[in-house]
Amino acid sequence: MYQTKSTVFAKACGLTLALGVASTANAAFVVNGGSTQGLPIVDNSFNTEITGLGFDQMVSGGQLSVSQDGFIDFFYIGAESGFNNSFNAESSALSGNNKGFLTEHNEAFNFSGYAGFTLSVSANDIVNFNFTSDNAQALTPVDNFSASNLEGLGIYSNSQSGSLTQILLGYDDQIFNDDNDFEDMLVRAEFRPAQTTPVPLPAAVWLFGGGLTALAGFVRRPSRRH
Ligand SMILES: [Ca+2]
Ligand SMILES: [Ca+2]
Repeated sequence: MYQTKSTVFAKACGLTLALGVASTANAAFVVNGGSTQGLPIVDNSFNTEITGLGFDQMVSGGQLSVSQDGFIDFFYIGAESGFNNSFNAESSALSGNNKGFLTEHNEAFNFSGYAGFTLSVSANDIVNFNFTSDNAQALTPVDNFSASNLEGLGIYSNSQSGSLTQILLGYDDQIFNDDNDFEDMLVRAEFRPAQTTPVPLPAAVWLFGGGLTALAGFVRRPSRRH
């Protein structure tokens, strides 16, 4: 894993930063602006795989940010493109890994990911990533941080999930040809709140909370039955 001297130094400060994180429920990725369309998308080669995983909408032209301190795991999961595309991301956070680079190297879809890396991010950060292509006709770079060429970026999500902790970033490298398939390079992004990583909650706490929810549902349901 690539590391700079500043990364190593920042890791030494990580504990102090993690302890300062406030707990915020249901906060993660935030998509600002853009236009939303339902899935499947015409001519998207991975419609079956994407909708089968519960993703039901995509925002094109939007900008991605995060609402709290945490970590983003990025995974290259596939591509359908005649061009060579790549993905760069960089963190402004003072702790953890601060850079990553992915290239498309398998023209297929694998949700587990062919390659990945993790970045630290801070609350209210605009996520600093871009897609580039060797297609001279592409809008390149599609840069989320500077909001350049965002019409080439598609952000897939599950509208029913409540909090946006898992999304797909889809690159459209033929935007001038009105291709609009947004799978010329696909990257899965998962957000993990900072407080869950240094000090995970004991399993018993989750079981207790889930038990209460299940009990409440059990009590309410009979009155709704026909
Ligand atoms: Ca495309
Ligand atoms: Ca394509």
